[in-house]
Amino acid sequence: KHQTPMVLWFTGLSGSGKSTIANAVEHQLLAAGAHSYLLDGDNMRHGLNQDLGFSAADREENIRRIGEVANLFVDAGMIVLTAFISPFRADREKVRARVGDAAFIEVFVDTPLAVCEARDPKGLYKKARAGDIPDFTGIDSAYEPPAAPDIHLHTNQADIETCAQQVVSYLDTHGFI
Ligand code: GGZ
Repeated sequence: KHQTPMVLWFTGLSGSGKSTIANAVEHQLLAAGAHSYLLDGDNMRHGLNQDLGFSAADREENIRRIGEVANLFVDAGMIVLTAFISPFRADREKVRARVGDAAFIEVFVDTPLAVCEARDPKGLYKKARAGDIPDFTGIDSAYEPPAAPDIHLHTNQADIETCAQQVVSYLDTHGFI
């Protein structure tokens, strides 16, 4: 089955559902005969980027390296999914310029801070509110939402499979798969 190499760049707050939705997209793509690879904190922050923390400078470098790796995968013909907060608009736009506009699809996982904080699956918001995690996104570090995302997922109004379906439909409609 034909597939056009590109990057599906998920962005959103901690606990917004980026990784969960990206995983569901991977499964739906596989079922449709398209192969993809997911870059996330597990394979990037624990490996190539293990020297980086969460200062603004380190986040910028984190996203730059992830962009370079994503670009290599695109060169190799892959559909790449990335699931990082990637809070700064300028850093995301640099990746878009690096990969090429036509191959960079920005997916905004739009979950309000209050919802992410209520979920708090790892207890990180609670710790951040208590002052135990400095520079936590949404608390004392900025999140700059995409001004014009290619795909806008309203996770409050749709479940995970429906959000994943919205992404796969976009790829189908635009001829990527
Ligand atoms: C935000 C943090 C922080 C701080 C640790 N701020 O819910 P999680 O745990 O699994 O996802 C968060 C993850 C964010 O890493 P990213 O590489 O996606 O961030 S960025 O794109 O901004 O570079 C959270 C955990 O790491 N975490 N400290 N201070 N999230």
